[in-house]
Amino acid sequence: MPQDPDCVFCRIAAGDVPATVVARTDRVVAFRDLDPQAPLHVLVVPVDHHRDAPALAAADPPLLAELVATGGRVAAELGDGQFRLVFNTGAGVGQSVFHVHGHVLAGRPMSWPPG
Ligand code: DGP
Repeated sequence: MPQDPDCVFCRIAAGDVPATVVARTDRVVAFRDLDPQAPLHVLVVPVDHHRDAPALAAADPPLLAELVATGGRVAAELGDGQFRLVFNTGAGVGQSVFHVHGHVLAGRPMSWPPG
């Protein structure tokens, strides 16, 4: 689906809901998370609506690559280039917005395994 009018990340990507946008390409938008979990916490989303990372990988692999590359660029430009990239996939592991988004988390030590 190109866009879903009921999806908050579609609306942010379209500029209809305010967000602090830190990077944008024709097909990808990166904006600061409302509830940051690290000094740098940015969400990277495709403009087009895809439910989660596997759905995006199946539908449009170059777009997934562009999303990851944009996350890396944000981490390099706003931090030191080291970052954790998280795709919560499924409500049971914490996905709450069903428009694929990569969490770019950086700026503090991170434990392993993640909680
Ligand atoms: P997840 O739980 O993986 O689906 O992550 C969703 C994230 O999206 C969560 O960290 C909070 C963030 N979020 C939800 N609604 C909004 C919003 O309207 N604006 C912004 N900037 N972030 C949002």
